[in-house]
Amino acid sequence: RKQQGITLWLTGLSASGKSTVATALEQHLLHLGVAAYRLDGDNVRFGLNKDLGFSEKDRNENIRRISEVAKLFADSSTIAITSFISPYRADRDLARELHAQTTAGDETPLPFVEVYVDVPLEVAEQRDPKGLYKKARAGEIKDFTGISAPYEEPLNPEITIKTHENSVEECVAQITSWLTDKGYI
Ligand code: GGZ
Repeated sequence: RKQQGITLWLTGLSASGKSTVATALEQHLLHLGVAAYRLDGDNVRFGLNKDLGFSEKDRNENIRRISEVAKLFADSSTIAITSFISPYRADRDLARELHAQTTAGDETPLPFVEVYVDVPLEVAEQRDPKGLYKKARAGEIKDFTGISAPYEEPLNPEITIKTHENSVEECVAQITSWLTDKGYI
C-alpha cells in the first residue's frame, strides 16, 4: 500500500521541545521505513524565508509559505513534520484549510494534524537554552512570543504532548500510536 502523505504541524512556545520531538519523530519514522521530512527554522528561516522577521505580518507570511511547502511534501506521500511556534490561531487554521483544498485532478484532501507541544511558559522560560527569554525580559529582543508577543493556544489540537511530564521517547510514542490508530502508518 502506498504511504499516505500527511502534515504533522507542531506548535508551541520557544523551548517547548518542538524541534527535539520533531527530530526524534523523524528518525523513528525513517527507521520504520516511512518517508518523513522535517521543516524547521534551520532549513526554512535561513533559506526560503530569510527575508522574514518576527512581526505579526512576517510570522503570518512565514507560516503561509511553510504551509504550502508542507502541503507539497505531503502531496509527495511524505510525512511532513513542521516545527514552528506558529503563535496565531488564524495562521494555523489557514494551514489546515490549504491542506483541505484539493488540487486539480486530486480527489483526496491531505490530512493535517495539529500537535500542541504544551508546556507552561514558566517551564520554557526556566529551560531558556539560548538565553532568549532572559534577553526578551531585559527588552533586548522585542516581540518575543510569550513575553511581548502573543501565543494563542490551540483550541482543538488532534494531539497534545507535554515534554515536561513525558520523555521525548514517550512523546514520539504518543504521536506514532495516534498515527497507527488512524491508519496513517
Ligand atoms: C519568538 C524568536 C524571536 C521572537 C528569534 N519570538 O527557540 P528558538 O529561538 O530556537 O526558536 C525560536 C524561533 C522562532 O521562529 P519560528 O519561525 O518558529 O516563529 S513563528 O512561527 O512565530 O514565525 C527562537 C527564535 O526563532 N526567535 N526571535 N521575537 N522566537
